[in-house]
Amino acid sequence: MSTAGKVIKCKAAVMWEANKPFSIEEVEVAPPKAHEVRIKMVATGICRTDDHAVTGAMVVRYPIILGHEAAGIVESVGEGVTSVKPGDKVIPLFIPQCGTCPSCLNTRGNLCSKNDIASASGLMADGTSRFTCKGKAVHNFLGNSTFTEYTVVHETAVARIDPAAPLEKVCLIGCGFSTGYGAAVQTAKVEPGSTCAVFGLGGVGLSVVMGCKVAGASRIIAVDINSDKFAKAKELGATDCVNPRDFKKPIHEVLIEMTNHGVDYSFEVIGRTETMTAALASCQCNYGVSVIVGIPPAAQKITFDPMVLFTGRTWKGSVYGGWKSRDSILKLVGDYTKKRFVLDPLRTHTLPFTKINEGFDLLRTGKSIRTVLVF
Ligand code: COD
Ligand code: ZN
Repeated sequence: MSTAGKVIKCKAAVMWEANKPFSIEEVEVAPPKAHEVRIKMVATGICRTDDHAVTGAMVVRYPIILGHEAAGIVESVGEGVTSVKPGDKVIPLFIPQCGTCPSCLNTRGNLCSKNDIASASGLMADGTSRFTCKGKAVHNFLGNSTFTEYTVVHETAVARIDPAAPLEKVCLIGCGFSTGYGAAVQTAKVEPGSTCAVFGLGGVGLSVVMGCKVAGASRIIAVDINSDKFAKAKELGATDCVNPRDFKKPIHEVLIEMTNHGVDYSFEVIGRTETMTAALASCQCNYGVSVIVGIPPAAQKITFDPMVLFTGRTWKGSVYGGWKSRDSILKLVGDYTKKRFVLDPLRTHTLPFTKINEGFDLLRTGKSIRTVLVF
């Protein structure tokens, strides 16, 4: 029996307030309105950004259904939707691509102005939510919400993918992998033979390492305070691994000594102001490029000596790896099926969706790179 046009009752992990465990609830998911798409979720990764929304480090409105790194199958579409149809395999996009805003129209831009990262409204474009639970409206997360059996997203925030793609693997292209890999190949445009340093070896940092390797970097220095992360970093292409806690001097001095003059490209993939300035200071003083990938902690500021930039360094940010979301997903999934990169080493754990709290414990204790929840 078709569910199109009807409210669907299903299970979702609701976060009623900050710093509480997820609560598996029965929710009602309204049918998609015009230009919206309802998706049956198949797999979703757990990203550190979801945890930032749990702890309040990232401001969101509760109650909320988190999750933004997923893959699923279109269940039904609202009026006027032409780019996807029921049955299509898709990846929801936490940065939409409206095609008409300044960032979408500029070849160098990718942060579509319809994104809900800073505004954090938690609502669809018409100012309402498609989720209710126990009579209350529940907010969405970054226009996505994937910790639920069904979700509704705007048509500009969904990309159709190759029907042969394994959803429990390519869901990582929805955030972690693309964010890191793109920071290297798309934002920094790492050149063959160059020297790179990657600060932070979570799922995103390891994807930066993969990007540096694919771009032909000859030296990739992986930096983390947890030495347990080094084996995997080496497996994916790191040539050197450095734990700042093994040294008395600041890490940027260590890296400058190791490379004689500083690295060509450095990447901050942790989200801390101290490591952002350390990564900047680690790159070559005249032509070095430093990319901030980690989300800056809310309300914190950086003070630094402007001489660091005056000499010629470039300091950049990268959101979703600089990829224009809808245009790039198809290509990235295609590159994965052509074996241009791997995703398996990032997925350390797979759990049924209802064990979501266990998945977050694995992230918080540093035991997982990526846990994928399957429905
Ligand atoms: N020095 C070196 N390494 C450190 C330090 C430090 N002072 N502190 C922590 N680390 C290491 C940790 O040991 C860990 O290995 C790593 O840094 C961080 O990894 P994870 O697993 O916590 O995080 P990831 O890789 O899943 O994601 C981290 C980001 C900061 C990139 C992520 O949270 C983020 O901000 N993403 C980008 C922003 C964005 O686009 N957000 C929207 C959707 S993600
Ligand atoms: Zn993410």
